[in-house]
Amino acid sequence: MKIGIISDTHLGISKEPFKTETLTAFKESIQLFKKHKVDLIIHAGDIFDRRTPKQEFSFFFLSQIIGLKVFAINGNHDIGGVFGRKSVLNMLEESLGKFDINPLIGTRWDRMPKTKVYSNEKINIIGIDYIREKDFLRELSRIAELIDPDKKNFLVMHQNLKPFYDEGVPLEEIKKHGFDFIINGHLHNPQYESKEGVLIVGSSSLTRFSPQEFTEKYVWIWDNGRIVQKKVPNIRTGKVVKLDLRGKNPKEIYDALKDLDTGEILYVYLKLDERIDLSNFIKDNIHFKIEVEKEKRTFEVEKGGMIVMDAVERAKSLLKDKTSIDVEKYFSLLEEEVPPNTILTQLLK
Ligand SMILES: [Mn+2]
Repeated sequence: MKIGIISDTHLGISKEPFKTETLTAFKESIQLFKKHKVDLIIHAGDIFDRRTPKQEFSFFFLSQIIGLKVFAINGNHDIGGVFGRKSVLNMLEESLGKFDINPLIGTRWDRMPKTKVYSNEKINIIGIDYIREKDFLRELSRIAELIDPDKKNFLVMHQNLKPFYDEGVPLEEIKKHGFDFIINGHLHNPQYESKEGVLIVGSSSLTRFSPQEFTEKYVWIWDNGRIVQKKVPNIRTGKVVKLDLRGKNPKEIYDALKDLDTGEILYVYLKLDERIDLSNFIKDNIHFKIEVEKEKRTFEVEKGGMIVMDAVERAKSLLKDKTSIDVEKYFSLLEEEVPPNTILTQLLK
């Protein structure tokens, strides 16, 4: 028996180059699973980038998996619950449940709606949608009766996990429940601990400009207990470039940046003496982090975006005279990484 494992596909992300990368990664990964004739696929959450993806992305998701068997859980990005709304995955499960062609497998467990189970003669998969880390162990202790001692028991989850992440659910505690294999999404950097029976699946492609995330992207195949790592084909990895251009005149700076764009996804650390117009060099696939010596400040610049520091300061000054604006909300949106200019147009309307 073979199981394809994938996670954090973030379909429907709006910003390029990640929009294209995520769609390509999903398509290629499913092709790869088909080529290896997997019996089923496990998706460990964050299928979609947001709770309400455009319809075209749920169609895209379905169009790829039709004819296959997919056991999927909700991640923190695509979980339901807001205003009582169901997640797109849960809506698809419900509506497709009436048809023979439903590719989504697993049954929701009444006693804990965030849990679903799928069993065949060999394996027993228990999936838990993303929940707050502090609630996880309590909920996990409630599912003991779902573990089947005669089968290989899989746990599929979407949490921050200690020791891979400081604030996470301690892996040691989870292991006490006796699962044969623990599959975790959420953390975008892949990692496999064969001794521990723990797989951090990782995202299937880059989803943001973050040097920490600029690793190779994998999907995995569980082949009767053996784990095989497969590079996601035809996607781009990120590259970090560091350039110290202090002491250079504008022409020299432009010359240094001229051949930078080779189509790769780049995170460029730039050191400059003072601000300079870089608009000609800003593209979808390039993110600049610029340290300006004279101002002792750092700017983040990307296409369609802004100089972050400036926007925040502008917002603060504008908000001072607008008592009707919910300042708390403004800063919580900032934390969700909504570009400050977008928030401002919304709030100041
Ligand atoms: Mn994710």
